[in-house]
Amino acid sequence: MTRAADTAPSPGDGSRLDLATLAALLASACPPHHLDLAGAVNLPCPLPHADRWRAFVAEGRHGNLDYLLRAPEARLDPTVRDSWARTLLVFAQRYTDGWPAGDADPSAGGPPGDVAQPDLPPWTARVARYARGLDYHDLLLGDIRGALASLASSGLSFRAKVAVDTGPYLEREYAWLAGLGFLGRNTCLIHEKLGSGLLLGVALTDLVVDGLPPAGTPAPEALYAVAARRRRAVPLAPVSRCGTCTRCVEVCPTQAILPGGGLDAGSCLSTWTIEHRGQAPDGRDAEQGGLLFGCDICQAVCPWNRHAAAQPPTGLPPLRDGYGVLPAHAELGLADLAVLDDEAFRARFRRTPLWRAHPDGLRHNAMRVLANLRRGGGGGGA
Ligand code: B12
Ligand code: SF4
Ligand code: SF4
Repeated sequence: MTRAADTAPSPGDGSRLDLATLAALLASACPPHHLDLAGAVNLPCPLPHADRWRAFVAEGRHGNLDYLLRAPEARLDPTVRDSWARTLLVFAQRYTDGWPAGDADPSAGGPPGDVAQPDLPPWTARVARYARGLDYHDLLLGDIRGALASLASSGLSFRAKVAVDTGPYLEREYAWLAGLGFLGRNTCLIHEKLGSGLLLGVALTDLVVDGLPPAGTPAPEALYAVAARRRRAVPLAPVSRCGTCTRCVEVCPTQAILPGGGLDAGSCLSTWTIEHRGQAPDGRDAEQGGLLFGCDICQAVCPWNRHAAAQPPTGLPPLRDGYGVLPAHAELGLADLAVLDDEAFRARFRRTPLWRAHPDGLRHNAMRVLANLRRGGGGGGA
């Protein structure tokens, strides 16, 4: 059984098990809870790309995302804060099966979806794919907790602390270490067959797992995967499989991606439209193009995502309920969003990712998109 998170066991109090047993347990716990990939990382674990994190902060590339500066030591080593932790379980859930070829119009800075999905309410096509339905934090946290309960009911005893964005964990780095995929130049975690339309979550546990790769060495495959990364097993997992491709760097409308991989978050449209509540830096309004909330351009152009959409692995289960477009979104047009009052915003968007923009943020974004459309940037179809 899982024990309450506020008990204070000594390190390594959780069950001890080998890799094959954990893989078998995850294989029965994940599918009922819509988890597509799962792996594990031994703690403490030196992070091979810790210097990228340090440079990100030192160069001010976190922009105004000050929450990223909290708990710096714990971010690089979770056992600083939670000395009982021995294994980090890492999970991924699909929210889209790749991006179809017509899904981005990078020359106009958006909008994703207008061409490929004429059936969507037009403003929804201007919303990043992860954000068109219900809030993924609620969905994925609930699913991870469900899977942990299932591990516990199989006889494992362990303490667990679960996070989806909400803790100081470099989730993509751990996902790579756990064998879930590689790190693209656009900084996304990419699975060779599923693409990067994956949301990540972690569970800090005191399980002791024998047979994991040495700390800091990436596993070549996940312990559970709805689809294998490649046809033949490889002994060592590559950190990146971008090769000579630089498409994401070239099409990013705000030049936010560094050529060697890495992001200037302060220049990313995702930051402006979500985190900054619709405030583009001075004089850069037009760069938002037709994007209303979030940005998928550096994923929509990625060959791994094109391939995932064109040739999904056979036998893939359907996407989890909740990631499709919310039917109620069709009741509004872009112009309605520009004047939506706070109460209506709260009633409509409370359990959705759009909540994070706040009412004024969504109104600003809608007004800017309308202005950009009038100026002729941002694609058609308001
Ligand atoms: C802050 C944040 C943002 C910021 C900054 C993003 C960034 N790239 O740093 C903003 C608001 C811009 C953002 C945007 C988006 N985000 Co965000 N975000 C986060 C958050 C909360 C923290 C990320 C962080 O710590 N960044 C700091 C940098 C230094 O860390 P990092 O990017 O993880 O990179 C580390 C390693 O992966 C490695 N590395 C990274 N890239 C590369 C490349 C190479 C070649 C190599 C060798 C190594 C390497 O070095 C770093 C140090 O360890 C995470 C959740 C979490 N706790 O991790 C979600 C998260 C990264 N976001 C996510 C998503 C879905 C998005 C968007 C797609 C949303 C959208 N459509 O608008 C965009 C994608 C933009 C992009 N290209 O990254 C997902 C990514 C899933 C995935 N498959 O990768 C996460 C994991 C949330 C989740 N729980 O699922 N996000
Ligand atoms: S999400 Fe958009 S703005 Fe941000 S790096 Fe990717 S393409 Fe650039
Ligand atoms: S678009 Fe190309 S460079 Fe960018 S992440 Fe995908 S494969 Fe890598």
